[in-house]
Amino acid sequence: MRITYDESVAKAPAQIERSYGGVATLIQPEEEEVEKRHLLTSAQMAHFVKYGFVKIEDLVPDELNRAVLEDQRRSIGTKWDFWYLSENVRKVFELPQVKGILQSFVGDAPIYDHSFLHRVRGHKTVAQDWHSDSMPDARPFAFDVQAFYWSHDAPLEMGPTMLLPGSHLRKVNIASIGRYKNFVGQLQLPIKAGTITFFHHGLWHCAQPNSTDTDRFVFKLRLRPNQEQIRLFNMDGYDSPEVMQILQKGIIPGATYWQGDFDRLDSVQHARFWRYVTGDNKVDIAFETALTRMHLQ
Ligand SMILES: O=C(O)CCC(=O)C(=O)O
Ligand SMILES: [Fe+2]
Repeated sequence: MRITYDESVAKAPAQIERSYGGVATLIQPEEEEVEKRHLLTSAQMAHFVKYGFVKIEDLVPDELNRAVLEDQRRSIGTKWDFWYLSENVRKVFELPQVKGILQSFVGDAPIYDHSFLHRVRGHKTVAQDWHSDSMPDARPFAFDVQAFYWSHDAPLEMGPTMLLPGSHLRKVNIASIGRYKNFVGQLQLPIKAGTITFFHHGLWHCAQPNSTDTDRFVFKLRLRPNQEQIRLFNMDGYDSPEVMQILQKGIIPGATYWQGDFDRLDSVQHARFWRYVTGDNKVDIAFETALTRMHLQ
């Protein structure tokens, strides 16, 4: 898996590095085949399809977390440039276990879309407005992935990202939902250093206030696919009862059923999305197997 750069969207690190006079040393990574054990499992992909995110802990070793945090505290470059100027943050996305997951979403030649270093200062009492990061998106089921990497622990009082599980296929435009303060079913998960939470680009979310003395950072990398996103993950057991249970009944303990009766319509969307990522046009996880009843392929 190697990230590629579309010159009309964003320059590659090597070019940026030249224009900055060689601030960071660019490692030209070897392209290695991702091992199957590093791919996302069917259960993890099912979680992503149902909820629009999957949180994976212990991906990044402590030493690298500390090195990135040091770069973040020194705030090298601007927030848009952090990717280019922190060799350490690029190393995170070169780890085989991270590349395997990214490849499971967007294939082995994803295109860099943008990245951003978010900082919520200690004692900041204001939350970010609810929003989705999508651009005008004409694709029915193809998706970009947004990797939110945490270099330090972020307990709830430090304001880790709030999200609305299952909102990802309800396309809204940027901050058009910003007038709302709280949603039934919203979820804020405490974070351990070394975690990456992978978001579907349509997921509704917002940063939260930080009541501690310490600044809180999260680094976001957005990649778009360069191919159809079919059968890219470890498909073992994708039609097993355990995976069907995640897709149809859910897995987040105590999750609120915020969709009400619209849940049935969402189940149809999830069913189509599951067909897209599995490439199986017969599998039907919709409420009362709606796709099959409608003879939809
Ligand atoms: O800082 C956060 O928790 C969220 C940042 C955010 O909205 C984004 O990177 O898209
Ligand atoms: Fe965002």
